[in-house]
Amino acid sequence: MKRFSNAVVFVVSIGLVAVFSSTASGKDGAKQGTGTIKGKISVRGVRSPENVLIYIEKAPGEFPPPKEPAAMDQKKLVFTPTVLPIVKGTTVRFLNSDPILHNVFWPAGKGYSKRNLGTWGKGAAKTFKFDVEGAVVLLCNVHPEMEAHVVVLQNPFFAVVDKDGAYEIKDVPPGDYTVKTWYTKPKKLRSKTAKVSVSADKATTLDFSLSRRR
Ligand SMILES: [Cu+2]
Repeated sequence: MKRFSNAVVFVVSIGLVAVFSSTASGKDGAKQGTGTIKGKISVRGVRSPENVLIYIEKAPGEFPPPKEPAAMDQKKLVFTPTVLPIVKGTTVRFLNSDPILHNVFWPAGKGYSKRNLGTWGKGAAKTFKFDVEGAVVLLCNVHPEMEAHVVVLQNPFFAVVDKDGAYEIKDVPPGDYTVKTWYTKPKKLRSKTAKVSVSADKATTLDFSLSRRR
């Protein structure tokens, strides 16, 4: 990334002159020269926007997966987290923290065929590498009520919202993007798409209101 400290950059584009001054160096730990997309997700038809995933559909370049595995825990009879977005190529470590046996399997999903990772006890874990973009629903054949989702994305620019619906996606390289939402029950909250322009050292606000209807 170029540094523009104490400098002013003039960008001339189709007769428009935009002026960016770099004042946000390292603000909130964000990388200089990158931007932030932030906003709020509001919902109708479900109790709260908790577990809505918001992500950039495609960003230029390749995004190597993290070296450390992503964590999916089975604790107090619940998969935690409920929604686990990861970059393509990430290994997920499936841990059982309960003093009983849990299983991990998934039916055929987007990009993945059905698979049963097995059944194991407290403190034990198994890993699986998700190397194509797509999504699977995680289930446990011991406890039919247990359910979670792994969503495998092209890039690391994603966020899962809490009950308050606020989100922030940091360190996004400047550019034009398509941002999408994803929900565990797609018929209850339809996916929405929006275009967004990200500028260096600035935050762009992008709110979504989601419902059964598009
Ligand atoms: Cu279980």
